[in-house]
Amino acid sequence: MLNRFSRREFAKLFGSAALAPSALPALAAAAPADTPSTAPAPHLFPKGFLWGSATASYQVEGAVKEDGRGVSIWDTFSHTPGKTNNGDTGDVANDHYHRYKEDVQLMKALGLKTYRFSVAWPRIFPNGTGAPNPKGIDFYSRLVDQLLANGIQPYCTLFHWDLPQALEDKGGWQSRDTSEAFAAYAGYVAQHLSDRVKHFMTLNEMKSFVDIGYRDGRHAPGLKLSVAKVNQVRHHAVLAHGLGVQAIRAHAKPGVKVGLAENAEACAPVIETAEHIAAARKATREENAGYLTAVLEGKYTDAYLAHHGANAPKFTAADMKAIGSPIDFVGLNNYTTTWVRADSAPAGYAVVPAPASYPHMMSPWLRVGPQGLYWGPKLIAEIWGVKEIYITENGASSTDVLTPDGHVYDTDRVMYLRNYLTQLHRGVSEGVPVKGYFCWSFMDNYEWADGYAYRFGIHYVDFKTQKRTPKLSAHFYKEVIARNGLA
Ligand code: GBH
Repeated sequence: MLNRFSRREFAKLFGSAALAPSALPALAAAAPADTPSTAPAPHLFPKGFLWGSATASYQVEGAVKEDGRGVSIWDTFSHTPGKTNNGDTGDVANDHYHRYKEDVQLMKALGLKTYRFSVAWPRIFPNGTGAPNPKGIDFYSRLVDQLLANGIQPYCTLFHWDLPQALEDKGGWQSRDTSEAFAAYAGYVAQHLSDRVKHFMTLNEMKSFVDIGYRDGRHAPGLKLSVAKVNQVRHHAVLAHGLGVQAIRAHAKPGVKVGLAENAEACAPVIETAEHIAAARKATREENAGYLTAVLEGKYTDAYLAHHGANAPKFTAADMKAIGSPIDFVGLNNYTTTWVRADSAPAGYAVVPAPASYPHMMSPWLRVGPQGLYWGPKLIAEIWGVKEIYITENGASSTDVLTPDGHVYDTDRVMYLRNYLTQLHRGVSEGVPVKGYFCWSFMDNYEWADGYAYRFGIHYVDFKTQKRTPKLSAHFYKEVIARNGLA
């Protein structure tokens, strides 16, 4: 208006009160789009938001017999006939162990601010415990130097499922000795890397490796244990996390932050009404009772213990104290949403199963639910007062075809990422304390029992030549990083 009328004309039409200072902001806001504005664009993330990408040791490194690395349960499992799609193993994977310098250059080209990698325990302690292998830590030390020299902050996960086989032979996660061995290993890595690595995550997705590895038998070590035994394995996993936190604090340089990366159920209300939102809040606590809730409260919920009855885990008060050791941040791996509705059952909520027609990406489990990136971190921050959250994984599998002229037009993955980031932005702009986001994955890699056919990367990998090609999603993500938001 003020652009088209003189002040006098304007005052004549609308009265001089319309020109009072208090009326000006609203008028100014109505200025045409080409008028320069100092207000931040609505789609931007806070300054300093940490844009990252993630991988994991066994999925990308290869070099399984090099420099003194011991055998992991994934070597054993993937070499057991019939266990993985096409018999695929991580023997070579992305050959990242030899190509990490080139990979870091690709990260730099993308504009990554941070990179999340995991350390292979059997490189550091080939037998799980005992004498460390200096060549093991040396690889990660060189990787960290390379990242820092290129302006990329290292975020280090200590356990992303490649347990030393020697420990599995002694009971693996069924034995509490493994929790103690993990703490010793975590402390050692922290001691050697914390002069340069400022963020450590203890375990990646306890829920996945416990349930799929020890209950369903579809991941290493391929066991199908009884409910009581699985619950004990779960307890040893959260105990390892807690003891690991203490060991890292004891051995790391001051100022180092410790957390975990858990695929907590991101419970979202089926409709955003007060009753369904209240149900989603209850579900967040109970659906995560064996993992995140135990870690953040230092106890198992009454409903969890009652539900398992005689099968409940055996634990001591000291265990629970360790499990509840204060952490500095929570990492959330998020791919799907758990839809929750209010219910008259004592729990006060019900999880709504996915209809048969529910959209998913290439992986049947990957049901698309962008709202999880809003409600997940929001409810977790509200319930437990968490002040620092990272989305430590988010991404999708796609059928990914490389065109003869060298492009991968993964428009479905771009759509997926855009929708999830829109929901993340919604939360962050309301003050949900998410400080960074790691896209899974930086490049196609060994997708566990699904082998190499299931591609999650934003870089395409030709596993015969090891050539990496940025997909359309990498170009999209590069724009997001450069703008610090969605355009
Ligand atoms: C993450 O898990 C992992 O941290 C990462 O290593 C992995 O590459 C990535 O996601 C993509 O899968 O075979 O039907 O039992 C995400 C949670 C848990 C999803 C295990 C797949 C197996 C489904 N995952 N789940 S099934």
